[in-house]
Amino acid sequence: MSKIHIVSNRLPLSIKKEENSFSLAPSVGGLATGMRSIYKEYGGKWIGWPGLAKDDLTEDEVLEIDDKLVEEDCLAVHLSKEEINLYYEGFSNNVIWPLFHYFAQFIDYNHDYWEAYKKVNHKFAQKALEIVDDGDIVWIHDYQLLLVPELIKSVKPNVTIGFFLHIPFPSFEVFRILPWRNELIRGMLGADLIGFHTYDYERHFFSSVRRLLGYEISFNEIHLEDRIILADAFPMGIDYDKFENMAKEIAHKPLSERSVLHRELEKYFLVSPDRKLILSIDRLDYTKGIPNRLHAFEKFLIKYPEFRNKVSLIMLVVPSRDEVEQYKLLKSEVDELVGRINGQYGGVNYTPVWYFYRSLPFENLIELYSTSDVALITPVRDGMNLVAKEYIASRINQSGVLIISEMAGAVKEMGEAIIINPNNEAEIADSIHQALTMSMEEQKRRMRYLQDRIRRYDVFKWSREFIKGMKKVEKLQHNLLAKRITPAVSRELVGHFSKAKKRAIFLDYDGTLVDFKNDPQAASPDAELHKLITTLEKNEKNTVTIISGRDRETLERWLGDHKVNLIVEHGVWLKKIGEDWQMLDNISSSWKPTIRPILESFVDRTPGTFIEEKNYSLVWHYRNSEPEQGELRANELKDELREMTANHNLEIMEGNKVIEVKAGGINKGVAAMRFLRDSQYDSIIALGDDWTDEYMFRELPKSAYTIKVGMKKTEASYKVESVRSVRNLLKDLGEN
Ligand code: GDG
Repeated sequence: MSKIHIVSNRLPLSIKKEENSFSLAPSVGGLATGMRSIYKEYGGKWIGWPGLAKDDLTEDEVLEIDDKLVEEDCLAVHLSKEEINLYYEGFSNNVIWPLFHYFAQFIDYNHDYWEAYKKVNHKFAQKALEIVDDGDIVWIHDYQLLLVPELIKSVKPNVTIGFFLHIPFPSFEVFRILPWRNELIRGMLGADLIGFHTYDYERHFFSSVRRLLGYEISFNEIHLEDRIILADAFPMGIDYDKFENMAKEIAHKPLSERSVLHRELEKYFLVSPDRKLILSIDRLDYTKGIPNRLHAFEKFLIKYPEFRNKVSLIMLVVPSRDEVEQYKLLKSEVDELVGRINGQYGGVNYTPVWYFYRSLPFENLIELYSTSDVALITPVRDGMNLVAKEYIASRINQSGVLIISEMAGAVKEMGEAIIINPNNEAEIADSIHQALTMSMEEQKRRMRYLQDRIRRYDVFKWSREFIKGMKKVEKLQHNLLAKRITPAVSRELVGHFSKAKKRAIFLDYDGTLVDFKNDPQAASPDAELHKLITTLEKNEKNTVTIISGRDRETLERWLGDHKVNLIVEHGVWLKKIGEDWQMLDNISSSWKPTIRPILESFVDRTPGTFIEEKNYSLVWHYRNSEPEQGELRANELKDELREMTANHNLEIMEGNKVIEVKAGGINKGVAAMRFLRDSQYDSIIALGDDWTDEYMFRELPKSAYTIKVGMKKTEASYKVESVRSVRNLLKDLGEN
């Protein structure tokens, strides 16, 4: 069985230095819980930083920590203070974090950060490479390690790599701001499966891949030169049972055994039976919308004064990154706002905002969740937001209302919550009122739906689904690679070819013999290609036929001096060596005036596109358009043409960044078969790269060697990677 290893910035353990040894304690976070069961079950290791700076440890202590971690199947990446400062605080938290949360104004473009990020990502990859074997699976987590997938893949291509991003992926317009954007995307593309919390983040990622690197994307597959990558949405869940069980346990505790906090909360409610609590929990971060929340709560107290003395906001803010300037400023802003609201609206027996700036033990957290009537979650950007889900899981009697920002990933699964725009303070104030006055029946109805959903897709299901995804992509790639021409297949092919006395060679032109150019007229044959064709045609056993979608004039101009047959316009015209052009079928082009205006309207609306007119077809080229707009319009055009073409016996051919409309019943397959009718061949080889060549691969006899250029799905029996590999193969054939 293949092992599954985890790589994340932090190990799932915290290490404490005691008198003269170290103690390990498991972390309680969602990721640690979800993953712990996985890597142990699959015999893998967890690779990460143990949380202590290397400079604070002696060499012996480092070894001691390593030994202790081995017992937990963990491997430490030791980092110095400077590395933590530049890679973690610097690039991760002062560049990627603000950018990916749309706070571009907070980015610190420091080149040293970037250098350290690269260096530390190498360290993580190196550590993983020490233990991964071919066939293993590696699951890498989050924005601190965006380069690690590629660093592992380039050394060990036979390892399946998954990458999950826990924060949002921003829109292209924001992502492009970063000077190191291409390197980061390439780093992520080292993975075979890339996971996001929501489809929106996935969409944004695709758009950056398309625009920055030009890779083709169909559905959720990214087609690289030699690989297919899957991307998908896997909304992260929580350990639902843990929250529900703890809430039940607390509810059953006798008064005397309840925690101090719990008793304080009870006291608050004793003052008046209609007192209510609103809860918020988050790390201190500018993405979490804490000031907005306070402003909105104040607006609520102003607009609905009847709730003063009856409703308090209990706000647990967990200290985080408090050395960083922006966080310090945020902290003072929050302190000031809380002070002002309490000063203005508080009384001897009433504190409007209860503010805790610390973290609390798990039990207290559940006490807060289960005692609060409303959870108010208002981030301005949040990858997922697990607090919202934890609140739902802790409501064991199905009462309670969740107010959640539309900017949190979690909102996609929480249609029954009250959804707010975090910047609309008036709307939040009204939502608080709506929540506090909602009937119990309505609360329970909504809560049941939410609970069913969050319970079903818990953190264990989330991790199992991701692993299923990695296995799926492993299989997909295996099938794709199965057809690749290995050195052994290549030897067999050349052997078979050299024994044959009469050999037919069909060669597509663009994308097969030459690479694509932005201007189709610039793709003329180079000296190497002329030489290759000359060598092939000189051997009397060979009959070489160039079979292309191009027009007669161009191909004749480029290859007319060679002793090769030309089949052009996908099989409309044939020119045998030394003969004149002949039409393979009687074809009409009376349809052109009807179709041309449609294509023209697409050219007008899509900058960079143009029409090419061939004798019996019309082609719309969109290689030079904005990639996304081009794809979008291509789909629209196909749709519009579909109805027209049915009535005219026309066919729509989708090539590489072109859409071609031509008379039906004519294609490279029909043309190649008609050509073969005139003579007997004991070896047939056909090479082509796109959709139009698939006709040829399908029609040729089973004994033919049909070869697709590129790694996409095909009817051909073999695949080669690129034009370069085609030329190498033709060179081998030419020598026989
Ligand atoms: C990132 C993304 C994404 C909080 N205070 C205490 C405490 N917590 C626990 C909560 C919850 C967790 O911390 C916070 O998780 P969030 O999801 O809300 O936010 P981030 O820390 O920003 O996490 C986020 C997440 O990754 C997962 O992919 O959802 O969008 O930003 O579990 O319960 N736990 C204890 N005491 C506290 O005082 N014990």
